[in-house]
Amino acid sequence: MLTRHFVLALSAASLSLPALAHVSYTGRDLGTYDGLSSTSNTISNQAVSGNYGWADAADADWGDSHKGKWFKFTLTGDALVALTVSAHAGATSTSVGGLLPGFSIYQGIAPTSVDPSNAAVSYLSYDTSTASTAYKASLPFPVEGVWHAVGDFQIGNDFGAINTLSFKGYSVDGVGAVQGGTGDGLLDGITSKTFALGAGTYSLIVGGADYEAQLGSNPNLATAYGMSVGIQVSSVPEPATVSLYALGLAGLLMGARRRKLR
Ligand SMILES: [Ca+2]
Ligand SMILES: [Ca+2]
Repeated sequence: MLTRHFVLALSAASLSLPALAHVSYTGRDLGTYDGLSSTSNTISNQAVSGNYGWADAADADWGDSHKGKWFKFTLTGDALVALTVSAHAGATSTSVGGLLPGFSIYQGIAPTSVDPSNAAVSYLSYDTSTASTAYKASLPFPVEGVWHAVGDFQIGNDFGAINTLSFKGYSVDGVGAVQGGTGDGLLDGITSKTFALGAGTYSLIVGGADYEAQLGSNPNLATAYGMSVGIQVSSVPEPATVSLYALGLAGLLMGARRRKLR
C-alpha cells in the first residue's frame, strides 16, 4: 500500500519524480484527434503489476486502480476509435511477456490538482485519497478499490477534486466467459475493439484478465507484465452515405425477390 499523497512537480527542465502508482498519464497520452481523417499511434514498453488487475476490478468488489495502467486520448469531434492492447512477446529488462490483457474505456480522467498556494505541489488521484475514501464510504457495498472495470466509478485526490469516469465499454482477451465479461474469442495476448465516440477526453485502463493470478500463492503476483497500446482513429461514416448504402441494399434485395417470384 502506497502512502505517498502527492508528488512534487519539478521544473519542466528537470526530470519529474516518479509518480509511484498513483494515477498519472505521463508518457501515456495517446493523442488528440479530430475524427476527420484516419490516423494512428502506438505507445509501447508500458507495464502493469500483476496479471489480474482488470479481472479483479470487474468483480463485485471492484479493484485497485494501481493494478491498471492508465492512458488517455482526446477527441475534438465524433470518431471511430479502435484500441488494441498487446502483451509483449517476450521478457524485457523491466517486464515479462504473457499479459492476458483486458481494458476498459471511460469518458473523463482522474483529476490532478495543483496547490494554488504552492505551484510546486500537485495532487494525484488514488484509491485511498480523502476524496476517493469519501466516495467509497458512499457506496452501498464494500470495495477493494475504486476501479470498476465494467461500469462507472469516481476517483479523486487529497485536494478534494473528484471526477466520474463514465464507462463506455471493454475488451478482454479470452474465450467465453471471463470474469466480469465475455472474452474476445481468441486467447492470444491481444485484445482489440472499436468504439464510436463523441468529443471528449477519455481514459483507457489496462490490466490483466487472469482472475486467479491474484492468489497469494502466485509467485508472479507482483511481476511487471509488458504491453503496448495502439489507437487507430477514423471518421464516422456520413449518415447520407449510410442511407444510400441502405437504399442500395434494399434495392438489391427487392430485385432478388422479384426474380424469385417470377
Ligand atoms: Ca475485486
Ligand atoms: Ca484475443
